[in-house]
Formats: sequence, C-alpha cells, structure tokens
Amino acid sequence: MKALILNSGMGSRMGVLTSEHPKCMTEVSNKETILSRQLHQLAEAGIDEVVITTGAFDSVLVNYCQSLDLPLHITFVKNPVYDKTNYIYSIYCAREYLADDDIVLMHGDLVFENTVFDDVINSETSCMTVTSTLPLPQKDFKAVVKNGRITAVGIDFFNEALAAQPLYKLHSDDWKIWLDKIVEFCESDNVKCYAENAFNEVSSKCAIYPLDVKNMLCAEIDTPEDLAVVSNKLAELESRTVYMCFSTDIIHGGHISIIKKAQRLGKLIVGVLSDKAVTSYKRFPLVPAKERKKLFANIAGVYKVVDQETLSYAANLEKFKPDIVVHGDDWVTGFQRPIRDEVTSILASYGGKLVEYPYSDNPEYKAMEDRARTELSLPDVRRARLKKALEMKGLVTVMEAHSGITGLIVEKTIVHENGGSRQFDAMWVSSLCDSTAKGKPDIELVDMTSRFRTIDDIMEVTTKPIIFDGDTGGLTEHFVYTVRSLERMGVSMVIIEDKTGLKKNSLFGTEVKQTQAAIPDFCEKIAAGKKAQKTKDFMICARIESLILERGMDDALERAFAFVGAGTDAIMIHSRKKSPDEIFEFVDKFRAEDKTTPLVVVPTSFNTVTEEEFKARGVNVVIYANQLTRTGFPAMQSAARTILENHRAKECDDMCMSIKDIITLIPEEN
Ligand code: SPV
Ligand code: MG
Repeated sequence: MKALILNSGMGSRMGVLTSEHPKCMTEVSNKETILSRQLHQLAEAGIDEVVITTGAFDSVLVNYCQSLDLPLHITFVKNPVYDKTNYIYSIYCAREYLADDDIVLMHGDLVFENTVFDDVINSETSCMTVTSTLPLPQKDFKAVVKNGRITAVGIDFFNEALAAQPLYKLHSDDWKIWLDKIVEFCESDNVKCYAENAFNEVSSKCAIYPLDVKNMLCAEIDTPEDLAVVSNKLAELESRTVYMCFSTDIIHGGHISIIKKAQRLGKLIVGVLSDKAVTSYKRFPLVPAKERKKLFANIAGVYKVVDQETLSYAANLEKFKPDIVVHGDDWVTGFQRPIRDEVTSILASYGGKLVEYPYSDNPEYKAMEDRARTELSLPDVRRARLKKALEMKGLVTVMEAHSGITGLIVEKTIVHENGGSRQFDAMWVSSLCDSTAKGKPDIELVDMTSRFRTIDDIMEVTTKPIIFDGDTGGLTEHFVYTVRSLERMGVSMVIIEDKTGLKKNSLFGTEVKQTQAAIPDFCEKIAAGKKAQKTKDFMICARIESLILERGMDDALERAFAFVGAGTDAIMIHSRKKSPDEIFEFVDKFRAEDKTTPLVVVPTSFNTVTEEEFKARGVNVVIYANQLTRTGFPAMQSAARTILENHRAKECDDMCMSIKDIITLIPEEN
C-alpha cells in the first residue's frame, strides 16, 4: 500500500501561519506538525512508500520531510500550476507513481487520531471516513450514502449525506477506475474542480464504503479556529489512558508490537497478572509477578505498571477507569469470553472502549512457549515449584498418577470456569496405584528402583511437581539415600507414614495387623532425611496413622507436634472415616498451636468436603490419591468382558477413546 498526501494547496485561510511554509507544516502541538504526525502514523503502520504533491514552498517542505529522518521513501511531485488548479491536477501530475497499488489518500491538512487511521488501513473494503455524529457542514465535504455505499462526495450534497473527511483507503481496482477518470478530466482541461467530481462520475463502478469515525478526531484544519479545536482535542487524547493485562513471562516481538499499538492510543497502563491467576490460567510462571512487573516497567513508553490480582479486570477497570482496553482478538471466542463480556459491560458503564487487534499465532512464539514449558520440567525448576505453589495459592490440589499416560492426564486436564481455568497443581505417585498397576499388593513390595522408574516415566512427559508416596521410608539408613535420589530427580516432596514392620494400605485400618512407629524412632528418621537433603526446596512430610489405627486424637496431635519438632516440612493426617469430623478436629487443634506447617489430607473416604472448605479450615494440600486407577481399571475390565461376550470388538467401540484423542493427548517431540 502507498500513501498519497495532497499538499499543493495555498492554505491562504490560515493567514500568517502559512506565510513561510505550507499549511501542512503548521504545529498542532509542541511536538508535531500536521505533516509530521501523518508521516509518523504512516511509518508506524509500515506504509513506507509515500507520494507528496507540493506547490508553494516546495523546497521548504522537502527539506522539512528529510529533517524528520523517518523510515519512509517519499516521492515529491510538484504541481507547477498549483495556484491555478485544484488538487485533481496534482494527482494527475503524480499519476505515474500511483498506479497498480492500494492507496491511502489524505489531504495534507487532515488530523486524525491513531484509532481512526488503524480502522482505515485495516478496512477490508475501500472506504472514506465520515462522521455520523456531526451536523452536516455547510462548506465542507459530505458523502451521499446509498445502500451502504458512497455514491457521491462534494460540498453541495445534503440529502442522504454524512459529514465526510478526505481520508480514503482505496483498493487498487477501485482506485484505478477513479484515477483513470481523473486523468480524463485533466486531459480535457477540467482542472479546477475536486478529484471527487471525477469519482462521482464513476461511483457506481468503484465500491467505496463509509467508515464512521463518530466522535473520534478526524478533522481538516482550514482556519486558525480549526487549529485551536484540533490542538485541544489532541491534548485531550494525550491524557487518555489505555489498559492492557499481561500474563506472559517471556516478552517477544508479538507483545512489543501490541504494546506499540496500544501506546499510540494513549498512556499505557500495564496490568501484570498475579502468579496465582497465571498458574490457574495457563502454566506456572517461570518469572514471578514482581519480576514480570519490572520487565514491563522498562519497556519504553509504558506509563505505569500495576498488579492485576485476578483474571477478572473488574477491580482495575473500576480503579483506573481507562478510556481504552486493548486485547488480542483471541478472547472473542473460547473460555476467556466471560472475561471479555465483563470488560465490555464495565467499559460501557462509563463510556470506555475496547480495541482488539488480531492475535498472532506465529510459530516462533509458540516455540518459545514450548521451550518455557520444557524448562518447567527440569529437576531444579520442577522441585522448587511445590513450595512456591503453596506460598502462592495457600491450597494446592494433587492428583494421582502411576504412569506416563496418567501423568499426562493430570498434566493436561483443564476445565474452564467463569472465564478462567482449573487444573491440578501437582501429581501424587501413590504406592497403592503404582503397586496396583504392576499387579502387586501395596506392601512395600515394589522396590524403590521400580518406583523411581515410574517417576521417571511420568517426569519424561510432564512438568507438574511430584509428591512421592514413600510408604514408611524403610530403614533410616535407606531413607537418606531415597531422599537424595528423589531430590536429584526433581521430586518436590516425599510423604512417609509413621508405621513400622510390614506396611499394609491404610484403608484396611485395623482389619489387618499394622504397627505404628515409636515417636522417637520416627523423629529420628525425619531428622536424618532433613539432614541428608541437599536443596532447600525439597520437602519431607510426616504422615500420621493414629486415626487410621484408632489410637485417638491426642496421640495424633502429640505425634504431629513431635514430628514438627524433628523438622518435618508438612504433616499429613489420614482417616478412613466417611465423616470428616475427626480430620476437622485434628486440623482445628493443630492449627490452634501451629499456624504455618502445611497440612495434607487424602479425602478418599471423607470425599464430600470441597477444596474451598478444606482451605478455609487450614488445610494446604488435597491429594486425590487413587481416582484415576479406580476409574481406569473398571473401564478396562468392562472392555475385556464386552469383547468376550460378543466374540468381536465392535460393541466395545463406543467405550473407546478415539485415535485422534489419543494422538492429541500424547505430544510428539519436535
Ligand atoms: C496411597 O495412595 O498409596 C496412599 C494413600 O498411601 S492411601 O491409599 O489412602 O493410604
Ligand atoms: Mg501409599
């Protein structure tokens, strides 16, 4: 696309303001002239071929343009008879530079705000700016609009007309029709009329649509009075605020480009989404909000950086009342739609505006995001994330995984709710499910090497933190090695239960013989584990079996405080009662004395309690310990039975996941 700016006019109505230079060089603010503003707008839009027609003071104009040092290639075409002809003849003079291209055509005395210009150049059809909110001017252009199209432009049309400004985007084929007519006019010496007179003769053949700029600035400056009005409006625009929210921790070209666009609309306030909101919405941020704020604060032209605590913009829109909110158009559909709806309704309540730019799905940016995800899977980054998630969210949810595929299910399952998303924070490598997957009883029979193999399978394909079910931890002398191995692998927490001898699954309770470890012995195991660990991120959690083994609340509490004293990083309290009462009682009594040590629960039996209620009571980790195993295996049994019963596989088909779904669940390395 090329630009054509018509600057051959004399500008005589401006009086002394045009005694030494053409009208387009009139200052509209202390930092720009009409022309420098137009040229900057063109350069920012990437339109680098510009044709300027000149007349009086042409060398002043040429020197001035060169002094602006903009990345533009400007062709100057002087209308030698500028004082005897109208701009139709200037266009005629420039015709050889204007053929076969889309054109943005503007008069040299026109000042328009950036949004108007963006709308014009992004228009899919040929268009001319009109203003439906202004009364029809007596002496200026009006456009006659019929069936949605402009059929005539001129001063003397009042019927079915709208105020119009000479800013056009013209597709090459429309422009060719008009330009041919201009040539015809000029070659038959019809050179004192407007170029639009030629258009009016061919308007049925070129499809130019009105682009209504309503109350936005788009005005010609003909007189000093016009200049005052436009300058005031520009000053008003300068004080406009624009709001954008970012969740990203990698700033790439796509972000910079939307920031640049937003800055052109006013003073840009950047809201940085909190770590908690980012985690729920896409993935754990590699860079915390405090640092992400610094990144944005250091981008030239960002006026202010503020926190945005939630996915909802409501609080910040109420507080800052930005004139404009800018966002990519990716939220027009999909799960973010409710957030957008809320933004539009708040903006409407005070007259703000939403501006959306096309979302860039550049593969390079996707590759950067993929690299960030890979980083999350590295041992050091992954290990540290459980502690961070606990600090950030207060309560983390953990789902069982016992293989690569179940790990992927925990990794990738997302549900959308109120414009946000919910996903599990971490994975639980359960001894029950790991043993069951191997067809073995949950009695510490599956050895550590095999358990580590399961962790490795999961780690290879996921990024979320892992909590490992360490059973009793084995002999203290062995446990210290387990701690170091887990730590090295990138596991975040090991939970060991205060049992000794042949361990059986807790859900058997007192139906089987199980022995609880003596408090001093277990304390020693915890202390040895803590001493063995190398990083500060790794956590050892002591699991108390007193309620399972019906040893009473006092025993459970006594153990909890002793284990905290021995250095445990967290306490898991277990129960196999359907009612949560004993868990609640423990949590209340523990929290009365210890406000900080994280509390872990496994609500397999007491499964009516919601995460919100657990959090309100002071619980920090909720582990769904076996639900993938307990739902997956019956489905397999049923498939096997169906095939046996039907002597073929067809009847089983409806129970099967489609191959497409399997393929999308399992990512391919690239
Ligand atoms: C496991 O998942 O292996 C556990 C939790 O230890 S429970 O089965 O409830 O004992
Ligand atoms: Mg277990």
